Amino acid sequence: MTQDPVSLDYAGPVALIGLDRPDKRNAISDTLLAALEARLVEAQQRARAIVVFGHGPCFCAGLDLSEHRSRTAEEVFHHSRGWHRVFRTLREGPVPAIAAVHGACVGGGLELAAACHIRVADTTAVFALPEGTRGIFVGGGATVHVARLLGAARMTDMMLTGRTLDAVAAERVGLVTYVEPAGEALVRAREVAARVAEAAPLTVMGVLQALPRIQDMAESDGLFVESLVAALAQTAPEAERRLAAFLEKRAPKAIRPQEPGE
Ligand code: 1HE
Repeated sequence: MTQDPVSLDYAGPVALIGLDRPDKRNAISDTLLAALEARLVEAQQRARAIVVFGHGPCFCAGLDLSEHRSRTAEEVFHHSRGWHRVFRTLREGPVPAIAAVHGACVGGGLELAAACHIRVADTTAVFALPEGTRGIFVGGGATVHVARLLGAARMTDMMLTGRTLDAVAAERVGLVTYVEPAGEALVRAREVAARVAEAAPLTVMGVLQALPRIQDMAESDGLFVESLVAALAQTAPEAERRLAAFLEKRAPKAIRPQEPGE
């Protein structure tokens, strides 16, 4: 029996989804993509936060180029649409996802990380878009979602020249929001996920569903939707419970003494 290319484990309310094809650097084959979709759907029914990570020496080497080589143009189109569907399941699903990136995070691997809601990198992480070098194009949502994170100018540079970003540069441009010592990305991502899992459900819904859409709206529409989501969040018993807990000094302050902002 061949090994499942995507592992799924749980740590309390946190699902741990691991790309598990280390001998091929977790390159995303059709089989791996299907397994990722299945594990995601399963995890989204049970978990309150998801961590996506890579087993072995890196996060993900992107599209499996050995499978891609013989695809026709029509097949590439439908293949790309399939990636969009799976990454939309992740991005627009109900459960926040945190990418834990170590080593290479390349092409489709970067698209996968970009489909997550928070990205944690360790100092071994290297981000690249080598499509120009390979003579192909991105197809997993990068032109929209990676460009939003990096800026189109930087993405153009990376795609046309093969320029890479290390973890510190990735944090500077806003691609990742945590940089950890080598070997610590998954540890930190699990801590972040445990915190995310405690967030109030309607706040999570607003952040995952409204915030990205508001980025596409005109200012007045965006502010209108923001007010509607604020009103909706107020209807949850959770809001009453959490506000009371703070006012009655039973909840932690927003800035805890042991935790500086950075
Ligand atoms: C692969 C792939 C792959 C590794 N498809 N087999 N992605 C790329 O252009 C990245 C291509 N990969 C690399 O540049 C390097 O492999 C890495 C920098 C990621 C890692 O290097 P290293 O030295 O740790 O590993 P390696 O020896 O290069 O690779 C180990 C094995 O994995 C080797 O196979 P083997 O049979 O010779 O052992 C590699 O051939 C295999 N391998 N990466 C297939 N990507 C929806 S559109 C998305 C578009 C893209 O993603 S384009 C970017 C594609």
